Amino acid sequence: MKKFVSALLMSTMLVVSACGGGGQETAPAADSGGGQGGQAAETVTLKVGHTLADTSHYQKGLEKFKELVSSKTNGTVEIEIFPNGSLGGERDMVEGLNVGSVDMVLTSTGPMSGFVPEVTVVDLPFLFKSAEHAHKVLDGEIGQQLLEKVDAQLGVKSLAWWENGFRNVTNNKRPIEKPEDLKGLKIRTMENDIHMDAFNALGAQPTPMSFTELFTALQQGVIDGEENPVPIIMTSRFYEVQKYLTMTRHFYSPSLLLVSKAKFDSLTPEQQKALEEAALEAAKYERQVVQEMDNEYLSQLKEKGMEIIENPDIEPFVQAVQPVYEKYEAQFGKDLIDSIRNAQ
Ligand code: EAX
Repeated sequence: MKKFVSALLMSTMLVVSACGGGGQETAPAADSGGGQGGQAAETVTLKVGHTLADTSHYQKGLEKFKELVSSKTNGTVEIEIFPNGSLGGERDMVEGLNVGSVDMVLTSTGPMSGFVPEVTVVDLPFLFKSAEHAHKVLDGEIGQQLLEKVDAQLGVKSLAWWENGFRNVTNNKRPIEKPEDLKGLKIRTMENDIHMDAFNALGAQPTPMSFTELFTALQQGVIDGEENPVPIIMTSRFYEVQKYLTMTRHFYSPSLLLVSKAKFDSLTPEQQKALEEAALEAAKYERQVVQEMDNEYLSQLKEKGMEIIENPDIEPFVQAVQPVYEKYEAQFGKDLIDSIRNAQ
């Protein structure tokens, strides 16, 4: 009988020790920063989409963001980047944030007309005199208030203002030296009411379309031209399908790094703070990349065969778009527009 009891006792002890001991704490994983020690935090992967090439300023900025998020969260949050519109156009991806098909998107304010019209005040033609002027406004109280409007109306979490850059006109028909040269040209614009009104005022035929359709439309001659910053004309290879470039710098195009609210709320407070810090730090880096590309790529576009008017007389273009200001002062308020203009 004794043998039976000791065998039973032994087998019981063997079973208990195989289950990690009787109720003792499992060794706390190295605190991954996201958890409170004890329970090892699982790794969360956030997918971020953008429309540009994997050599673009958006991509480089997001690679920096990825690196910063991983280090700030001790690897408990990882960022996966999807370039080339592989998750859809900007409008689709913004819509995807609320239906759970997209975790994050880096988008210009272009498609915001349809979601948060107030934020498109930044899209007014010739509003910003320089990138520094734009950064001063966007990184200040006005920029913060606009981000809060995006969060409230879109139900997302906007992390920071990034940069697309000053937009310039390209086309295949003729050099654009004055507004009259734009007359009748089919110019692709973003799906943005202000952009369309501005190109109407300049005498062109604005044709709104997603960036994902643009290269093919240019290649097939469905449209005559488009407008984008130099880094995009280079990295999206528009020089292959566009002959003329005029450095009008008619819109300063800011970008928004947005994350799904549900995803953001599912993170720990520490992980949320890490994402916000990383977005702001990466924004500084990404803006620097835009500046470097703007300087570096113009000569390369010439070598690729583009005919470039580098210093057009901008005044006639500014005058031609004044009706756009009359219309939108009523919508945004003259005070806000003047505050932005005077914040140089
Ligand atoms: O945000 O659609 C455009 O022309 C934008 O410049 C592009 O999607 C990057």
